[in-house]
Amino acid sequence: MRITHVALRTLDLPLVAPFTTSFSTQTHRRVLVIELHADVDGVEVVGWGECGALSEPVYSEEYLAGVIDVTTTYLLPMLVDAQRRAPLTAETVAHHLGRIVGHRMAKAAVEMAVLDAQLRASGVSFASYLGVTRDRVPSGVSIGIQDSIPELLDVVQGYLDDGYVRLKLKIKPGWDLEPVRAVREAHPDVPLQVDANAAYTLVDATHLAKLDAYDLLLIEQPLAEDDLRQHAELATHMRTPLCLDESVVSATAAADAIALGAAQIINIKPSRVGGYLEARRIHDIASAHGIAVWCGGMLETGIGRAANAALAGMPGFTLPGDISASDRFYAEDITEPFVIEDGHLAIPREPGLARVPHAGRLEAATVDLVRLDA
Ligand code: OSB
Ligand code: MG
Repeated sequence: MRITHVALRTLDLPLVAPFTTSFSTQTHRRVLVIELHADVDGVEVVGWGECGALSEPVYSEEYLAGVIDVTTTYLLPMLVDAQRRAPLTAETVAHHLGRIVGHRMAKAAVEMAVLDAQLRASGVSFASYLGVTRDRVPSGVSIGIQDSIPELLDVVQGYLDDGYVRLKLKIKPGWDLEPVRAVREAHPDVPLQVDANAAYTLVDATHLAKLDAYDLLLIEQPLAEDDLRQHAELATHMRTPLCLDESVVSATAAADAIALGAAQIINIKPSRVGGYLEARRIHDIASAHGIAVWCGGMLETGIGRAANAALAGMPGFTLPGDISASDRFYAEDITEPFVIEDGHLAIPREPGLARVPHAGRLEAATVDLVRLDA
């Protein structure tokens, strides 16, 4: 394919309720959506990409304005240059962008748009491209830090009523043992896990080990992103399986974490690791080591949610992901919404990454627009 022009849209989407983690409270999702127009054998195709970066560099070092800058200044011009020598494919995007250090979420969004265009042009769904044979994935929900335990129990009951098959509670120092105990006492059998978003240090090992009493599926990223060795040490102090999110930025990082004993489970977020193709490699490495994986989320619109649902259909995804229905975050998604049915989301089978934004809703949500011609 040959890229002809690209629109980078910043959307502002109100959340149905504030989402609080150890690093921020969000009431709106500001998200970058890439609309990439390409020529494939004389036919114009459009590919859609969504960037996982938040508006501030608080989950990872990337942030929305930085993503737009690196994408317009470096990533897209590099692909335009590369396509002068040979037709562009999704599988070569990472190679062409390899000279740029880091900026994985930006690279992931660009690769995603190219992949979507490529699959659409050939009429292939992302699920078939990945060899996925399942037709649905179990749906888990990530529950933000609440103001009180009674409010938390109300929120939990609401999600259980919706049918979610697994709960993930965000924790931080001062909001950990009490909320976990309350939810476990109210729901003795519910599959339950926690996510600390790097809010602890190894000094907290004895405290964190008290979570072992609550029969958790896992504890996600208790320590800092670059504390692989300390995660391995913490794993020897707790029975609850250790899962990494922030630390696993690539297949190499996944291999290191597994070899060090720093991860018994891996949360795969395609945006964090530089794209769906690297995400698949991490799935493959983890499966070869007997390490379970599950698909994480970044409050995706229907564009990213569709792709995540397909990825999570791969056989190594043996734990429910943070792949909730669209209405868990958005009263109105920019695409046809994903709905939860019997605790599951259907894996889409339309060509490409499957969901395209509704033009009117996209326009209404756009707060910034940058156009680039190849
Ligand atoms: O750590 O998994 C995380 C959202 C933003 C940043 C980090 C995380 C999250 C979530 C949301 O937990 C999960 C979802 O999109 O459903
Ligand atoms: Mg996490």
